[in-house]
Amino acid sequence: MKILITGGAGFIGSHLAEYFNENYEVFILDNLSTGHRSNVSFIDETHFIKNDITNKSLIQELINKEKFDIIIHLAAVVSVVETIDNPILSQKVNIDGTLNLLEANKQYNSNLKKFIFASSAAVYGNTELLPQKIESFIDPESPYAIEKYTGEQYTKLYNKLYGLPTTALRFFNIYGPRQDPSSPYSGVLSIMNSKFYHNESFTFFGDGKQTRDFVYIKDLVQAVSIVINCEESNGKIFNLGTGNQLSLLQMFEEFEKIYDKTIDYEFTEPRSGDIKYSYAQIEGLNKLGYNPKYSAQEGLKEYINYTNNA
Ligand code: NAD
Ligand code: UD2
Repeated sequence: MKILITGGAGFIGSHLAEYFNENYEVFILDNLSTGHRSNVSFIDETHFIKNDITNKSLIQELINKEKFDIIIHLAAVVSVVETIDNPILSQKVNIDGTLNLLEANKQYNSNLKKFIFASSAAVYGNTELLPQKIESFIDPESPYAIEKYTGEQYTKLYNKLYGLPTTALRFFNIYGPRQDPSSPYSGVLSIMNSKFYHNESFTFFGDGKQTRDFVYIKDLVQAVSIVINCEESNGKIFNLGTGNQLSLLQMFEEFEKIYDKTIDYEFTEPRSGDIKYSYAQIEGLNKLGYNPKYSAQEGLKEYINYTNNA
């Protein structure tokens, strides 16, 4: 069975590649704009295509040649700030790139058994209705959120119009090894971890009481592996969270316990447009057999252990 992971050299993609490499022939398509070849050194050169999802003819040729059984589409402009600064470029990647893949599969790949699209909790915007449900009001607050919403809707539509076996997953706040902490807009737990590791000061934007549904990467891998084998999920959209919310202050305390030390911290103004509370209703994936296994303590322990031994 052949599986293509677009964006496979990034944080999430590299974990999926590692997992599926056991039983599948894994191919990665990645332009290495934010990902790293070293994240997937176990993939040989014949299975690593350094290219761009906006390259329509390359995508057509690749899909026509390999006729993948499974496609996990993660490649995207992932930085919200970058999409605000350059919506024309990000739309080209996040919407046109997604359409390139869907169209090529429609035309050349009757062998396709599953196409997964990585959407985001960002589509909900700053809702006060919690937990966020699939049928909740959609209120995108950035080009990124609009592009993710468009991508998932196209993914769904290609099932309805052409019978493509597609599923979109709205990822909540994913964390784990290989998440890059280098930008101020990187995932907050990767930043916190880096600050603890280097004994530097952490800045809470706001009072630290904001909550998120933090998902350990291995629970995401579990969810994807269930969806891949589930025809019932075709044409549907699911939240991928844990169903629980934890505040930044609570997470900071967990870091203190695991590192057995503390670091300096300060509070500054909340980020403009920041979401206060967020957590997912995960009934949909639960019904398919998904059951998140990692509590914050367990996930952080494994993550920190990895960082300290890397
Ligand atoms: P990442 O930056 O580590 O991975 C993205 C990968 O896509 C990188 O390897 C990058 O080089 C590649 N890429 C970017 N543009 C490309 C292009 N035009 N052509 C080919 N490759 C390209 O980010 P991640 O956190 O692993 O995110 C993976 C996916 O999950 C993204 O679609 C992101 O929007 C989505 N997502 C992530 C989170 C999270 O918490 N990390 C939350 C919601 C959604
Ligand atoms: C997530 C996504 C973003 C977009 C958004 C939509 C990540 C990394 N970001 O943003 O792409 O989908 O959801 O809702 O997945 N914070 C601090 N100190 C820091 C860094 C962050 O206090 O040094 C706060 C930040 O202000 C926010 C919280 O931590 O309140 C989480 O920040 P984040 O950037 O990890 O994730 P989020 O949910 O804002």
